Amino acid sequence: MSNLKLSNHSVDEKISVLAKQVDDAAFHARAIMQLSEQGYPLSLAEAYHVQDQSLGRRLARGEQQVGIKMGFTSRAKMIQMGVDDMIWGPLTDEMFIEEGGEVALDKFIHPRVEPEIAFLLKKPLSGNVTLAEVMAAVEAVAPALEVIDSRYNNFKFSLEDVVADNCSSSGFTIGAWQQAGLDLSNLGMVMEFDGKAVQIGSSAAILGNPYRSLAAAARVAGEAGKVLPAGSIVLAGAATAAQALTPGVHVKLHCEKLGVAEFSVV
Ligand code: OOG
Ligand code: MG
Repeated sequence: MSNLKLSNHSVDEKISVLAKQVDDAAFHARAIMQLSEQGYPLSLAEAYHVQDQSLGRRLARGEQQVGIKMGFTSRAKMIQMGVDDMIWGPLTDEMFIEEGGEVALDKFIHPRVEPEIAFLLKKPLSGNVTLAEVMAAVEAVAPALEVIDSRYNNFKFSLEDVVADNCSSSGFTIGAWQQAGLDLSNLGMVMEFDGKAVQIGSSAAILGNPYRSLAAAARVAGEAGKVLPAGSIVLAGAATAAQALTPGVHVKLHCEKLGVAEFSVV
């Protein structure tokens, strides 16, 4: 009995120590060793507990959760990072980069940017929902850029490591919101650095249709006993591989039918 208690206690302790470690690394923009290499192999469930606790630390500092992001919803991303499952994590207001605005590189360790599509919900979503239900819950859609920044050395991690590290979330920009109801199944997406195309893809790369990513977001939220509330933002996941940010670069995504999203690095 007492052994069991002791081991439960030590799992909880391990989770809060690791949550502090990844949160400190993000806060101070200082890379750490992968948790799996520090002798802390986590189960996926434990990794999501670490993620939850590091979100708790952000909320305690006054950040607000504004939505969630889906990760590894395209083959291009899975191949780039060597993982083979979808992941998800919270987005907070602190990560928001104003459309057309500027972002300082020193906030990050080794940031990359990737082309995405964002949804704004007008109805809450949770659990198993049909594509029709998902579409009916959407207020608006927009082209988006996500800045990811792994807190691990060399941007290397296992699936559990990256989940514990809030799925590398660190920034996002959202272009002008467009009316919901558009067919998003095959939109051309071109991401430019200083006017030159660096990544070219299609929204079809995102699970065959970005609305499927939103359905998946509702499902995983439901499985975690959570709801995606009305007013929340969902990033569907990158359509292409991510591209390393460089000093001074102007990043612009052109998305067919949806328009542009852009920011500059200073
Ligand atoms: C993890 C985040 C993945 C996406 O859109 O697939 C992601 C990473 O690649 O570091 O945001
Ligand atoms: Mg992403």
